[in-house]
Amino acid sequence: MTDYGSEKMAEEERNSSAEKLKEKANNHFKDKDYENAIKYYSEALELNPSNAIYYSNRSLAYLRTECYGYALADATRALELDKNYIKGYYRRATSNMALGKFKAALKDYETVVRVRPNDKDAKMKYQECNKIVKQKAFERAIAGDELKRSVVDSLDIENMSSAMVMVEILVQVKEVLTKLPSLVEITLQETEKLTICGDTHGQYYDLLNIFELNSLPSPTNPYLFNGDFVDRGSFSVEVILTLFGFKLLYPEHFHLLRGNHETDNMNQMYGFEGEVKAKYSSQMFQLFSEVFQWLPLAQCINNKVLVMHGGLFSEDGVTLDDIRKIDRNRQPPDSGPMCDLLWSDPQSQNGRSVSKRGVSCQFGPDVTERFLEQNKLQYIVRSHEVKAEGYEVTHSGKCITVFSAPNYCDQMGNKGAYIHLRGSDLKPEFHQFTAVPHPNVKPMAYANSLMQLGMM
Ligand SMILES: [Mn+2]
Repeated sequence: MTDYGSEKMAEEERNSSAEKLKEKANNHFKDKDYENAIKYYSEALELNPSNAIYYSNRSLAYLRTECYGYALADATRALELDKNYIKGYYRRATSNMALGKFKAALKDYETVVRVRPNDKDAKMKYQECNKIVKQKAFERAIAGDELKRSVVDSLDIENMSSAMVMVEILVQVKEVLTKLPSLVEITLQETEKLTICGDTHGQYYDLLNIFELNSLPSPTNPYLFNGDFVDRGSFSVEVILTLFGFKLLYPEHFHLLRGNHETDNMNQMYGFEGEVKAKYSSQMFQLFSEVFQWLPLAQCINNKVLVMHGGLFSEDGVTLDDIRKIDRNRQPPDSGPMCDLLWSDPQSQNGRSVSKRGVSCQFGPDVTERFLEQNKLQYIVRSHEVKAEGYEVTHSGKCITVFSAPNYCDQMGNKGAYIHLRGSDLKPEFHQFTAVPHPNVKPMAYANSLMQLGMM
């Protein structure tokens, strides 16, 4: 046999092995086991790196695991390999939508509509995306005229007949939050115990279950909820009202930190804006948005444990004082310490990498070590990532993740967890729990229709 012939056979063999791996990955995907799906698509791509479908399928798996940066890169690669691959345009558009890059998404929907002028679904997505782009442009135009107009200041409270309690709570919570620094510092006495919870994401019945298992908040049973209270779960209004109610009851013993989902871009895509509009009004959503901007960004316990939603920074040298000085009353910027606190994730290898999410960065154990040393801290607690056991201890015990939305989005099968911290030793003690049933309103029911389709 000629060299050419045997090379060709080897290639055919590789391609057929790759196809088998793809089938395996597809089956994991169907079972919602996205991690293994990604693993086998990646192996398939190692054998056959010129297959647009593999990239496109892996892109969808990344979308499901909220790795929008990777999803975008894979969709882009699929299109480089085959610019007529329609699914690739959809995937890239969805990734861009998730990242709040609506104009880029619109371009891809435009392409699909041009190639398939009779495709009704494509047309609908194009129109929906176009609507958002126009709405954003309109909002920017208004913002130019009336810089940071306060909804609280412009409410005609006496003439509002419904939703008064909600408004009252929000106005009062804003007052409480504005008095807090961007870095809240508390002291736990020897005998005191604090409960730290991670993401709750609109899973109201699971939140009630936490209070059932761990008792209601009180001055002797303090809590810290570490952001991402809203979006995805369809009971976000109930979650945030409950948390804000406790904040008013026990302002010194019930703590709330901002997550990347307490922001306008996320709320528009992932359901909270839609839910508030459906249950109240668009003005009520603006009021929420105004209050969210005052949520503190980090909390330090006994000068030893630092808690934030996302994680550490894109650059070394950030001090607690730098966090104190952050002017947080805004939508988070695309980079810098405020963005990092809300968005970054830890990684197992040293150094920093590009974020799988497409925002902020990933930081390694050496980064954590240096930060803790410089700021004389013992460890950090963060949330932001779903974990099978509800929590994860990494970076030699110096970076702890806690996530409190069990069976996230009704489909991840994960446990939830919360942490007990005692003033006496500050050792984290983990408690796990499983999901409880909820009324039949599915997660993402109020989300932007393009995201619902993106979730599929
Ligand atoms: Mn988050």
